[in-house]
Amino acid sequence: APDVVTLGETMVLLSAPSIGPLRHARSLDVAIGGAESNVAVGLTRLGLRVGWLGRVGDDEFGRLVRNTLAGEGIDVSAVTDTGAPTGLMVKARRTSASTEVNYYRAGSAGSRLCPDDVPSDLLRGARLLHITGITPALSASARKAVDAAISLAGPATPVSLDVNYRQALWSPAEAAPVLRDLFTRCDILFATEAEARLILDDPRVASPLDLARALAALPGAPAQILLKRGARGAIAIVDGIPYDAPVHHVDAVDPVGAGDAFAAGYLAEYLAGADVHTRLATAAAAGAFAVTVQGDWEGLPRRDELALLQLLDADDAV
Ligand code: KDG
Repeated sequence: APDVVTLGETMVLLSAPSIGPLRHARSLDVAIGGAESNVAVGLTRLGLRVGWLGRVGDDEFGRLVRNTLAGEGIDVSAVTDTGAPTGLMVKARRTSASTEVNYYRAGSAGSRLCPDDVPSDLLRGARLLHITGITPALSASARKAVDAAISLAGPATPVSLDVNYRQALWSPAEAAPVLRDLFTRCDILFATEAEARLILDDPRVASPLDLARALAALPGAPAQILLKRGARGAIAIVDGIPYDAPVHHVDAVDPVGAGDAFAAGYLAEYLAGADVHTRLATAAAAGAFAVTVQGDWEGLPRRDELALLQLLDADDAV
C-alpha cells in the first residue's frame, strides 16, 4: 500500500520554448502538470510510495498523464472518463522573467472526479493524505471526492492541505468558506501570505510571522503551519513554536511548482520522522531545485541529489 495518497487533476501542459507572445511560438513543448501529482513525483523521488487518484480522458493526452506518472513510479489509480477530454494548461513566457498560465480545463475529465473514484482500501493503509484547494474548485463532485477522501482516511491519518488558491477557478468569496472548512480538517497546512489572508479575512495582519501566528490561533487550526514566501523563504509554526526555513538564492527559470516541491520536501521528512529543521531544509532545497528547471516538476530532486544544492546556491558561490 502507498505511504501517501493524493488526488486531483493532472493536465497536459503545453509550453512555449521561446519567449514572447504565444501566437508567435512555432512549436509547443508537451509535458504534464498538476499540483497534487507534482507533489507525488517529489515524494516518490525522495523515497516514498505514493498513490495518485484522478480522472483522465480516453485520449492520447490522458494516456500521456497516466504513462508519465506511472513512469515516475507513482501508483496511478486513474479512471478513464469516456465522456470528457483530458484538461490542458498552456504556459507562456512573455518575458524571460514572467510565466503566464492559462487553463483549458472547464468540463475536463479531471474536473469530473467524484467520491466513487476514491477507493477506501487505498486510503485505509496510508500514512498521509495530501490534498489541495484546487480540487474542490473544479466541480461539486470533485469537492465531494475530497470530502470522501478525508473521511475514508479517518482521524488517525494526517491530512496535509496546500491551499493553492487559483483565481482562474473561483472567486475569493466562493473559495474562502471551502478553504476555511478544509483548514480545520487538516493537520499540516501550506499557504502563501495571500492565501493566509484569504483564510483569515483580516487585511490588518502584516508581518509573515504575525500571519502565521494568526492562522495558528484560529479555532481548529492544524498543528503544523507552513507559510511560503517564495524566494524569501518560509516560516513554520509547529506545535506553537516558530521556525524559519533556509533561503536559497538560485537561478530561477520557472517558478511554477516551487510550492509543490516545498510540500514534497517537508512531507517526506515528516514521514521519515525528521525534526522540523530537517523538514524545512529539505523543503527549501526541493523548492530551489524545482525552480532551476523548466517544467512544473521535472527538476524535483532525488535524495542523493540534495547535496548538489550547493552547486546551485549563489550564496555559496565564490
Ligand atoms: O502548483 C503548480 C500547479 O499549479 C500546476 O502544476 C498546475 O495543478 C495545477 C493547477 O491547477 O494550477
